[in-house]
Amino acid sequence: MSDYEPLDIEKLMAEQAAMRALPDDFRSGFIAIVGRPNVGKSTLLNRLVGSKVAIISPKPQTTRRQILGMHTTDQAQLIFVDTPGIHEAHSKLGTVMNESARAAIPDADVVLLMIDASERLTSLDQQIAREVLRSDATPFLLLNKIDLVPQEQADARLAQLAALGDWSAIFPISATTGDGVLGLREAIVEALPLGPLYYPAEQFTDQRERDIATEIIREAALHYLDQEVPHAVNVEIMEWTARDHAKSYVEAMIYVEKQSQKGIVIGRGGAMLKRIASRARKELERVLGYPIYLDVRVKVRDGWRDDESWLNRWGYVSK
Ligand SMILES: Nc1nc2c(ncn2[C@@H]2O[C@H](COP(=O)(O)OP(=O)(O)OP(=O)(O)O)[C@@H](O)[C@H]2O)c(=O)[nH]1
Ligand SMILES: [Mg+2]
Repeated sequence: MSDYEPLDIEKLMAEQAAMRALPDDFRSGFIAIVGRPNVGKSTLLNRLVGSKVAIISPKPQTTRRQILGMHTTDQAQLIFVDTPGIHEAHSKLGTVMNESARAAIPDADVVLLMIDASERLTSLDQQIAREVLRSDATPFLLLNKIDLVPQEQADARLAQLAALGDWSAIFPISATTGDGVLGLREAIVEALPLGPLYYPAEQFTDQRERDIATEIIREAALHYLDQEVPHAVNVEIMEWTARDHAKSYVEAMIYVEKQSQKGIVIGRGGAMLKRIASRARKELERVLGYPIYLDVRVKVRDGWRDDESWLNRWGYVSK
C-alpha cells in the first residue's frame, strides 16, 4: 500500500488538454485591490470572482491578510489579490496588515485603488494613490458605493480623483449592486499581459477549507459584536474530522484579549456564543456545500495582537 493518492490519469490528461487549448493571445496576471478599510475591497473581490472568497463586514479592518480570488475564462485568467485596508496601525497586527497590503502593489500587473464615494477623501487616500502611481502596475482608480450618493456628488468626487494623478482609467462602480463591474473586468483583461494559466481553471481561491472556516466564524462574530471586541477576536480551527455520509465535525476556538471580552462573546447563559456559532455554521454549510457539526469555544490570550509568537502561529506575516 502506498501512502500517496493514486494518480488520476484522466484528470491529468483533461488538464493538459485544457492547457494545450489555450489561445495564443491568452492573458493572465495579478490584480491587487487596495485602499483604506471598509471601502468595499472584499465585496468587489467576491463579485469579480463570482463566489464568496472573502468575508465582509461594515466594521473596519475585516480582512487581515492577502486573499487570492481567481476568475478564469477561455481568454484570460484574472488573479485578484484582496488586501487588508491600509490604516494607522496601533498594534503589531495592524503593522503586519499594512505591510501585507502594501506588498501586493509592486507584485501586481494591475492595481485597483478603491475609494468610498460616501466618505471624504483623506490624506491617507492620497498617500496610497501616490504609492500605487509610483509602481509599474497599470493603475485603475475605482470610486465605489456610487449607489449611496447623488450623481452630482459622484461627479464632483470623480473630478477630484482625476486630479490625484495619471490613472489609466477611472471607474465609478457599486460592488454591492454590480453597477460598472462588468466594464471594469473587461478593462482589466485588456490591461493584462499575455501569459499562462497560473492556477487550474476551476480553482477560485488559494484558501483551504480550514482558512475559509476561520474567516466565516470571525465574520459571524463581527456581525454580533461591537466596539473594540471584533478587533480582539481571532479564530483557530482545533479539530476538523471529515466523515463520509455524515456531518463533518469542526471544533473552533475564538480567542479574545481580555476576560471581559470573553464574557461578552459567551453572553448571558451562553446566548451570544450560540448565536455566533449558529450563524457561522449556516454560512459555512452554504459555502462548503455539506453539513457541519460546529463546536465553538472561547479563550483569552492577553494582548495577542502585539505578540509575535501568536501572530506567527496564526499566519499573520508580512508578505
Ligand atoms: N452601499 C454599498 N455598500 C457597499 C459597497 N461595497 C461594499 N459595501 C459595504 O461596505 C462595507 C465594507 O465592505 P468590505 O467589502 O468588507 O470592505 P473592505 O474594503 O474589504 O474592508 P476591510 O477588509 O476592512 O479593509 C460592508 O458593509 C459592505 O456591504 C457598495 O458598492 N455599496
Ligand atoms: Mg476586506
